[in-house]
Amino acid sequence: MLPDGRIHKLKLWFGHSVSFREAPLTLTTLAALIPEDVPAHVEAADESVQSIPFHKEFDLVAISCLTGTSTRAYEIAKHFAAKGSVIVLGGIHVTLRPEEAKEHAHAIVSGCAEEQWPKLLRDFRDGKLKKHYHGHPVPLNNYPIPKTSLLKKGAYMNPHVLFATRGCKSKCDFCSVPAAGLKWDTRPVEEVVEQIKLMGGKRIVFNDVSLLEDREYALSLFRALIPLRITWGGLCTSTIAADDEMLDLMARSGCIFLLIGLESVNQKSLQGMHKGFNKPDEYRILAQKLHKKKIILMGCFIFGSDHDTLDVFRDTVEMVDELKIDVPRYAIYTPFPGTEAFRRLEAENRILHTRWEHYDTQHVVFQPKNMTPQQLDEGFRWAYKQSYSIRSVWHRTKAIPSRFPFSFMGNLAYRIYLKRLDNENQRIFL
Ligand code: B12
Ligand code: SF4
Repeated sequence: MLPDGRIHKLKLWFGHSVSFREAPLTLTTLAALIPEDVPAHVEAADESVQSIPFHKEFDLVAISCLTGTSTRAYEIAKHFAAKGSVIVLGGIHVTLRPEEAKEHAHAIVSGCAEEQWPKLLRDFRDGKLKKHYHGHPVPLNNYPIPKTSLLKKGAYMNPHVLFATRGCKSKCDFCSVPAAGLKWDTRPVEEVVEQIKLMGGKRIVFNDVSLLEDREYALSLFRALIPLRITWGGLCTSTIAADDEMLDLMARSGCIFLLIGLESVNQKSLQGMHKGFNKPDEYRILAQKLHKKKIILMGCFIFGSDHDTLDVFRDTVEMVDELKIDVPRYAIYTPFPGTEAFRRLEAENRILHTRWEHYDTQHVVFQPKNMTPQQLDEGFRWAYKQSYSIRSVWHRTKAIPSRFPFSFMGNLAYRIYLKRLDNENQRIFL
C-alpha cells in the first residue's frame, strides 16, 4: 500500500480522485518481484487515488513509506496489525530510519528490495520471518516488468512510467537519494526499449532522478528512443544547457518536458546546498534553448536555505516570469532524516520538530537563518500565488505556443493545489 499523498490528489467534481502526477512504480514493482513459488493473491492500493481497504483481511500487508507519508503508514500498519495481518514496511524512510520503522512492523526492508523482498516472502511462507532485511543495490539487468494492471484504471495523468537509471552522482545536502546510498547505475538500453514497447503508451515518463549522469549512456538511450516515435518527459540537471548535442537528441527522441531542480536564483544558496553546478546566470539560456526545442521546463525552486533572505521570494517570482518558466514548483528547504541538512541543523539545534507528516517540502520544519518560520511559510505561499495568478499563467504558458494545452493543464492543476495549501489551518508547529 502507498499511504496518503493527499497533496497530489485532484478531486474532480463527480468525486473521482485523480493524481496529476505519474503512476507510482513502487507497488507494481514489488508485485512483480513476488516469486512464483510463493503463491499470492495480490491487491494494491495507492491512497492518493483510492481508499485503503480497511474492511478487508490480509495475511500480509506491505506498506511503502516516504518520510512525509510515514505517519500515515504507521496508522495503516496499526489497523491491519490489530486485525492479525503481518506488517512489512519498506521505502526510503525505512532506509533512513530503520529503528523507528521496526516499532511499527513485524519486518522491515531497508535499502533495495530486489533480493530481500522475495527472500522475506519465502521466510514468511516458511514461518521464519526475520525482523530486518537489508538490501544492497543489485545489477539492473533483467529488471522485472511492473504489474501495472494492479493500479486503479484512469487514475493517473501519466500512466506509462518507467526508469532507466538509478541513483545520482551528486550529493546535494537536502537530498535523500545520496543519504539512502542509492548508487548510480543503469539498465540495459534494449531492456528499457522493450519495456516501452510492452507498455504500449505513446506518452511516457521516466522517473529517474537524473537521466544524464552518464553522457554516453544517455546518448545511446535517446538514440534508441527515436524509432519508437513516442513523446516523453523526465528529470535532469541544468547542465543540459551546455550540451547542444544531447539537447538536440532529446528533442528528436520525443522529449516534451523536463523537470529540473534549479533550486535557487542565488548562487550562494546553491553553493550552501552543494548544488553549485547550477548557475542562475545561465538559467535564461537554459529556458531559451528548451523553448526553442519545444521542451516544457518544469523548474523547481527551494526557499529558506541559509543564504536566502526575504528578497528571495520576489527575485524568484520575477525570474520565473521573465524566463517564462512553463511550470514552476516551489518547495521549502526540508532536512529529511539522514541527510547532511538534517545533521547540520540538528547540531545547530534548529530542527523545530519531527512530525514527519510535515516533512513534505510544503511545510517549515526548521528554524531558518534570515527569516522567521512564519515569514518563510508566507513567502513560499506568496510566491506560489504570484506565479499562479491568471496573469502569470497566461504570460508563461505562451512560451511554446504548440505546447500551450499541455502547459496550461499543468498550471491549472497547480492552481487547484494552491487552494488546498491555503485552506490548511495549522501550517507551522514550533
Ligand atoms: C517517482 C517519485 C515520486 C512519484 C511517485 C512516488 C511514489 N511513492 O512512488 C511522485 C511524483 C508522486 C512523487 C512525489 C513526491 N516525492 Co518523490 N520520488 C520519486 C522518485 C524519483 C522515484 C521513486 C521510484 O519510483 N523508484 C522506483 C521504485 C521501483 O522503487 P522505490 O519506490 O524507490 O522503492 C524501492 C525500495 O525503497 C523498496 N521499497 C519501497 N517501498 C517498499 C515497501 C516494502 C514493503 C518493501 C518490502 C520494499 C519497498 O523497493 C523498491 C525497489 O528496491 C524518488 C527518488 C528515488 N530514486 O527514490 C523521489 C522521492 C521518493 N520523492 C521525494 C519527495 C520529497 C517527494 C515529494 C514530497 C515531492 C513534493 N514536494 O511534492 C512528493 C511526496 C509524495 C507523497 N505521496 O506525499 C523524496 C523522498 C524523501 C523522503 N525522505 O521522503 C525522493 C527520495 C526524492 C529525493 N530527491 O529526495 N515522487
Ligand atoms: S537533488 Fe537531484 S542532483 Fe542533487 S543529489 Fe538529489 S537527485 Fe542528485
